[in-house]
Amino acid sequence: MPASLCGIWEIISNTNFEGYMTALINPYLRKIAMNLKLRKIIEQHGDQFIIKTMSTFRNYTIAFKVGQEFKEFTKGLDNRHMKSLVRWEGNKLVCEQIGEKKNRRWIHWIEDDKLHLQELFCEGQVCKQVF
Ligand code: 1AG
Repeated sequence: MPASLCGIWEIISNTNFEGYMTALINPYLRKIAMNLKLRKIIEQHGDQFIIKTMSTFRNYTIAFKVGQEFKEFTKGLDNRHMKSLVRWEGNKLVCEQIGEKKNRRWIHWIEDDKLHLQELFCEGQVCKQVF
């Protein structure tokens, strides 16, 4: 277990969230999502993770084991199905999301006591969130 990401994290910056969402959802939902203050709640027991993304509008939870592929359905977000696999790359937790959208992934890591989340997207869109 290279790093502990456990905790309750409040968002402090959100760069190009709009661009990332443009690749995924319609303008109406984007407008709502843009105004949300996101909170991450991360529980980690060995390689077993539960990551909750919380807001006043919707919540989204994933549970997975590092190194073990799982079926992900982004219910209430863009409602797509994918096969996801999370691995450690050094101290970074990297998730590849194989599905309809090419090169979809996210990366979590801790830096200066902050939780970083970089969500990458093929259509040149990179969203960076810090909690
Ligand atoms: C996330 O995954 C996904 C959560 O962090 C980011 C939030 C939305 C961006 C994705 C698509 C936008 C779709 C719909 C907008 C509607 C509601 C927004 C509600 C946001 C709160 C859940 C990485 C994560 C690991 O699984 O940290």
